[in-house]
Amino acid sequence: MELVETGMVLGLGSGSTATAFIELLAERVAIDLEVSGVPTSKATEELARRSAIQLVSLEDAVELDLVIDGADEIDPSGNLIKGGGGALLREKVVASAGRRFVVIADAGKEVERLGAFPLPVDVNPFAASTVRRRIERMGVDTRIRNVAPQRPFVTDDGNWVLDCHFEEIDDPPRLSAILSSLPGVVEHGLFLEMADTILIGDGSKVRTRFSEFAKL
Ligand code: A5P
Repeated sequence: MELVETGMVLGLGSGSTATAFIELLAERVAIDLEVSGVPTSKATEELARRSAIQLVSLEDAVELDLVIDGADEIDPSGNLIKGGGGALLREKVVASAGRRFVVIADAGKEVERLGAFPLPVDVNPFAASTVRRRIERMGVDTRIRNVAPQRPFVTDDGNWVLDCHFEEIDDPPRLSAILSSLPGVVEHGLFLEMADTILIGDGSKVRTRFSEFAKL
């Protein structure tokens, strides 16, 4: 919250940590803070509406002052896996539109190497089986994320999510390039060289990490 100033246009993340932030933001907005935000999911949009936080679209807000979002894994250089909640497409677009991308997470998200958390891949449903076979050919177990047996989880944009169990990702930039090149892959959850600042909640303390890729 200390990074937020009146007049800012924010990117509002998704997930439980981002929700905690948005709830704090709402408390300040109810007093005197004037900000607007671009939500990264329908759930966050709902929450912001209920909290009387003014919403803007990406069309209206070309550049965002500050994007705040959670993460599923954070490596020592500040690369991330995101998308555990399935909102990775909008999260990546919003993060890329931010002048500053701040990640908020608890210490359990810090890892030496990305990949133990299954990497979410957002796929067009028509292409899901083909993409799945292509990724499995790399020797990786994949699952279509379901809400019930045989009922795929559908993203806010009508896509499906493949959870890919890489276990250890040796070369994240290479994997990112391969996944992005597969026809039918809309986006994947590797957020490389995107985070500027990472705030780690460690017990009752907050630790600030500056990523190797900080733009500021
Ligand atoms: C949503 O799609 C995700 O990218 C979340 O930002 C991420 O999963 C972190 O969520 P939690 O804060 O709930 O752990």
